[in-house]
Order: sequence, then C-alpha cells, then structure tokens
Amino acid sequence: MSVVGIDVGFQNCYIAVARSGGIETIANEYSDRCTPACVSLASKNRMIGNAAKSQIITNFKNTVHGFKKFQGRAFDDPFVQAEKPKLPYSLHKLANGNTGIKVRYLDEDKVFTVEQITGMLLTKLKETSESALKKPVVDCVISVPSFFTDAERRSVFDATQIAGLNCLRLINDTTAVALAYGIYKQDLPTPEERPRNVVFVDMGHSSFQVSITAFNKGKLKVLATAFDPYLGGRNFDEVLVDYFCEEFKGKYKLNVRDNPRALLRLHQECEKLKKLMSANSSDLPLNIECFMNDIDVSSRMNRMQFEDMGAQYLMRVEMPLKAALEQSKLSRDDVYAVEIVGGATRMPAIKERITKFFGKDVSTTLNADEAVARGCALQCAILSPAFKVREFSITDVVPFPITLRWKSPTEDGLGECEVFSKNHAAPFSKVITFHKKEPFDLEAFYSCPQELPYPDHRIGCFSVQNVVPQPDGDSSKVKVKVRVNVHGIFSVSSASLIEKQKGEGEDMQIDSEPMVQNEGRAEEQTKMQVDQEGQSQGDQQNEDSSSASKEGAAGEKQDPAAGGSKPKVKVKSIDLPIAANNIRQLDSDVLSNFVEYERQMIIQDKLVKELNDAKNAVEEYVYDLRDKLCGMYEKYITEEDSNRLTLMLEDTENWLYEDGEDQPKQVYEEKLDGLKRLGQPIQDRHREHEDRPRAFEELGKKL
Ligand code: ATP
Ligand code: K
Ligand code: MG
Repeated sequence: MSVVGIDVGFQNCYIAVARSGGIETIANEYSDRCTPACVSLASKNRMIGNAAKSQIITNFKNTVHGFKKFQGRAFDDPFVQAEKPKLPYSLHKLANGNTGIKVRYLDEDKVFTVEQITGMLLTKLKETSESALKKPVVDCVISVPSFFTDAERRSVFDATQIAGLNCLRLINDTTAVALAYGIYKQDLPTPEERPRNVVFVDMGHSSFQVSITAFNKGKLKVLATAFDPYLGGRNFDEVLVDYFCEEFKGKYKLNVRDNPRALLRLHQECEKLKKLMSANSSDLPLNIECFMNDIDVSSRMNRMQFEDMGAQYLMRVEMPLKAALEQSKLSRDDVYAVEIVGGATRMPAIKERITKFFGKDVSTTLNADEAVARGCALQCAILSPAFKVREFSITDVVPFPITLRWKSPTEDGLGECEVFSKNHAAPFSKVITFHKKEPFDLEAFYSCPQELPYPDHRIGCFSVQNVVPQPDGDSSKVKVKVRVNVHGIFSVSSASLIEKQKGEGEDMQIDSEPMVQNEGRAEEQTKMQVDQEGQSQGDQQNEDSSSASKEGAAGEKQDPAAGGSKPKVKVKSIDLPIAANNIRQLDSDVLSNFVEYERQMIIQDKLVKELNDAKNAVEEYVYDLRDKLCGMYEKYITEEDSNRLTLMLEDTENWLYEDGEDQPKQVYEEKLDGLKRLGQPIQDRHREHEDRPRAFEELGKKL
C-alpha cells in the first residue's frame, strides 16, 4: 500500500511519500521536486509537467496551464468568462454546461473536461511517485484550497478517479500545513492545558489562504479559515506585464497583447523579475531578445516601484488575516506563531503586511514549497493501516454554512434549517428526524451566497424515496443522516424509516441517539462522527484506519434496534434509497468513459515513448561509434573497414532525418541490430586488449 501526498497547485505540484526513514518529497525525471501544473497535447502524444512547460510558448494553443480554478465551474461562470480572454488556449462550453478545454490532439480537434486535464496531471504525478517508490501507487491524499465548494471538490475527486488513484482524503491546503507543523512537535500542551494557537498563511500563485489552528498533544483543531481566493503571485506578475505592455507600446510601438507568444514570454520574464525583486531592492534589468518583430526590448524596475504598482493587491492581504482572527475569537496575544508557506509569501511586502497585522515576526520553519505535500503524505500515512504513525487527530471546519430545505408535493411541510454553521467541525454527521407520509426532497445549499467564492449557492437535491405512511395512516418517522465527509463534501448519506410496532406508544425511546423529535430540527450527535458507513460517491471506506476515525466511531456503530443494556424495544428500521443530484456532477457512465480514455492515452504515450527511445538508441549508437572509430577503436579496425563503417553511419544518420524519421519501432530496432553486428566485433577486440594487461595485473597480485 502506497503512502503518497500530492499538492496540486495552480502552478506547482509537489509529491511527498512515506518511506522507512519518514516523509520525504520526491523528484521527477528532471530531478525537479516541483512538477508544473501543465499539460501539452500533441499529434502523437501528451506531455505533462516539465516537458509540457517547455511547450508553453512553442505550442501555446495546445498547452494547458492555469486550469485549477476551472475545476467544477460552468463555462458561463463569471470567473471562467473573465479568465477566458487571457488564456492562450481555447475554452469550450460542454453539453452539460461545464467548462471544456479545446485542443488539437492526435491530429484531431478534441475537447477535454477540466477533470480530464487534471486527471492527466495526476497520471503524471502518479507515475513520478511510482518510479520513486518502485511500486504501483493507488492510495493518496490530495490537497485542495480550503475555500473549494462541493462542486469544485467533487470535480477534483473525479479527476483522481480518472487517473486511477484512490484518494483517501481531499485535505485543505492549510490543514495539511498544520499537520506537517504539529505532528513532530514534542512540546505541545496536554489536552487539559490551553492549546497552542498557530496561524498558517499560504499564498500561492492563484490564492491566499489563512487558517488558525489550535494544537494539543496528539491533535489539531482548525478554529477558523479565511481566504482571498483570487489573490496570489499571478496578480503581481500581471501588474508587471501590464506595465511593460504599456511601456513597449510607447517605446517600441509594439502591441504585445496581440501576440500570444510574446505575451507568454513577457509573463515568464516578469515572473523571474518579480522573484529577483524579492531578494534585491536595487534597480533590476528586464531584457528580452528578439521579443517581437525581431526587436530586442529592455527596461528596468525596482522593488519600490513594483510595490507601488501592486498596492491594490497588497492592500488585500489584511482582510483574510483579520477575518480569521475574528472568527477564531482569539486576540493577537493568543497567537503563538504565524507560519507562512507558499511561493508568494517570499515577497517582502507580503511578509511585512502579515508581520504588521499580527505584531510579531512571521516564522518560516516549514518548507514554503513542500509543506502542503508533506502534510498530505502524513495524512495518508495516518489513514494507511500499513503505516505506523503517531496518533494525531485532525478536526477541520466547514468553510461555508450549509442549509437544508425540504418540501413534499402534497404536504405543506415546507421548511428549512441550517445544518452546518460556519466553522462547524468537520468531518461531521447529524441526524434529522422527519415525519412524512410520502417521498420528499431535501435541497442543500450554501446559506450565504454573498460570501461564497462561487456563483451557484446550490449544493444538490437529495430525494428520499420509498417513504410510506404507517399502517394506521399516521406519518412515518424518517431519520435522515446528513454529513460533511473527510473530503469536505456534503451529502445526505442515509435515510431510514422507523416502523412503529403494534401497541407501542408515540414517544417510545427508539435508540440511544439523542435527538429532538420536532420535524426537521437538526440535532447534533454528542460525538464527532467520522465517515464510516453509507458510502456515497466520493467516499472512502477507511474503517478504523485513522486515529481520527477511532475517536468518532463509538456512537455511530450501534444498531438503533439493538438497545444494548437498555430495555429492548421492538422497532423496525428500513433503509430508504436516496437519489442525489448534485450540481455540476459528472454522470457515472461519463466518468467511466473518461477513466477508460485516460487508460488509452497512457498506453498511447507509452508506445510513443518506446518508439522515441528506439529511435534515439539508433542515433546515439551512430554518434558513439563514430566517435570511437576515430578514437579508442582506431587500432582495432583496418582503415578500409573504418571508412566503410563511417560512411554507413553517415547514411544512417541521414536516414534518421529523412525516410527514417517516422518508422515503426521494429524498424529502428532492426537498424540498431544491424549496426551492432558491425560494431560489436571491434568493441570485443578492444575490450579483449584492454582486459589483457588487467588480467596480468590481477595475476601479478595473486602471485
Ligand atoms: P496555489 O496555491 O494558488 O494553487 P501554487 O501552490 O502553485 O498555487 P506556489 O508554488 O505556492 O503556488 O507559489 C507560486 C507563486 O509564488 C508564483 O506566483 C511564484 O512566482 C511565486 N514565487 C515563488 N518564489 C518567489 C519569490 N522568491 N518571490 C516572489 N514570488 C515568488
Ligand atoms: K504548490
Ligand atoms: Mg498552493
């Protein structure tokens, strides 16, 4: 069983794995621990990660990046529409209204869903972890922004399935960071003592997240989260891009915005310049050769100027800090430390604002780039029965309050109730009791549309089916369980009809769960529930696999009818089917098609790779043998033979660029074999000669 944590960033992805020595981040085939969130489609295959990034400019129409925020969003979503004109690739409205990405792939026009593109990225990350761990990787934990709504989370979850991953948990970025911070701390207060409160701040390329977390020995509890979902490093890149576009318009009469390639190059250069300005406050140059119309451009910028230009964004840093602190009901003095992560927190101006707000120096004890991935891997290790980790319980929060509204076709029992308040503990289950004579619908939605960073406040509609009246015509008691699961996804997870037995009174005690009988009134169960049963889509069965679930298991496992030591009451409970209809949800058959299609694309990529490897092997052999013929092999071949062979090598090289450009793998393999038949005898003579003195030496030693 694999223990893998993946930070899927807007720009950068990191993988951490558990090995016997502990948690470590791993490098990809480019020896890079960062894999760019980038997918490039081509006429024969796909390139993903670093290879795709190198295509951003050359193959801009088919190289997809910056797609994380399209996850679970409609094409008509205002955010998607605002991004659209800035993208070098095209978006496309899918039949179900979701956002599709239009590219050329295998010489055809193709539209991929965001889930498929993310699935491709995850395939790459899966393969990278597999080659590091040298075994198949299936189980993993993946990070999402804490402000992701249900539709966005379900979309990421679908992407994990497309990639063939078994996502044990979608964990919030800042919660993963908190886990990476807390699990190794030996000096946390005991559970009876006042907790240690730590603020975690993560500013990445696209977003800004803050959480305040209370630590005690063996546990963390998120007290509050706050965010600016649209504030990140990329805003500052854009500030620079805007500035230089203007400047070059006047100075060089260049319309950069009309030239996607030039614009992409300017973006890359501006990001580099931005990073340089973090380390250097003096005047810095920006030079781009052959930028547009064969013109070289150059300019200068310094940090002070830059901070002035970015003031509108710097101003926005304080709000989420303030919101988080207010919600946590802590004062600044209660804050033990402010830990910052994420690439954009390296900007001095960002650090200053955070420092100023909390009135204390920020700490950078965590690795700014890798902390999220490490936290994910730690969570995966906790959830994995195969891995021993310190017991550590994690209580997260519900970021946006959730309301349930119910109606039935004939009864006038229309009502609603907020089932999860803001910052309610999560994961969590609640049982609500209804009195109904017929099937009914429960509509779930986010209570405060105005504070939601998503344009649709609906979550989904859940139809509780097969509800019938009691034999005496009375309403039946229907118990409905609602929950926010480990992934932070809401569902009506189960429903049951409690059948009255003959002669039983109305107010009999039916089970051990404390609950109010009022129709529709939600009643919290006394213990925190961790998702254990009643699998709905997006769930994992992790029976007792985490310390967190052990804590929650007790109340949940009792059979309501069993009674235990209580007087036995005869109650029959019938499970009711629930039909869920979530917004922007992919149909399950569509999802299975995507899973299958991803498998085919993986095979295709593999074939192309093998073919390229076979071709490259011929080329390499040609170069290698040619070098050696005029070097170390010179003495072992006649001049005549050498000349003939050299000519042959030259022919082969030419062939590779002409007729041999595009041949089946077998042709290259045969070509290589043919060359080796000629080269091998020379190599053998050389080796034999080399080995002889060595053999004498060995012999000499023995004597
Ligand atoms: P998100 O968290 O929004 O999904 P991400 O996780 O991909 O995005 P990070 O890798 O945390 O983002 O950070 C990338 C951002 O940090 C980029 O905007 C990058 O330019 C910026 N960045 C990295 N190093 C520096 C630096 N030294 N100075 C300024 N900005 C930097
Ligand atoms: K990242
Ligand atoms: Mg990030």
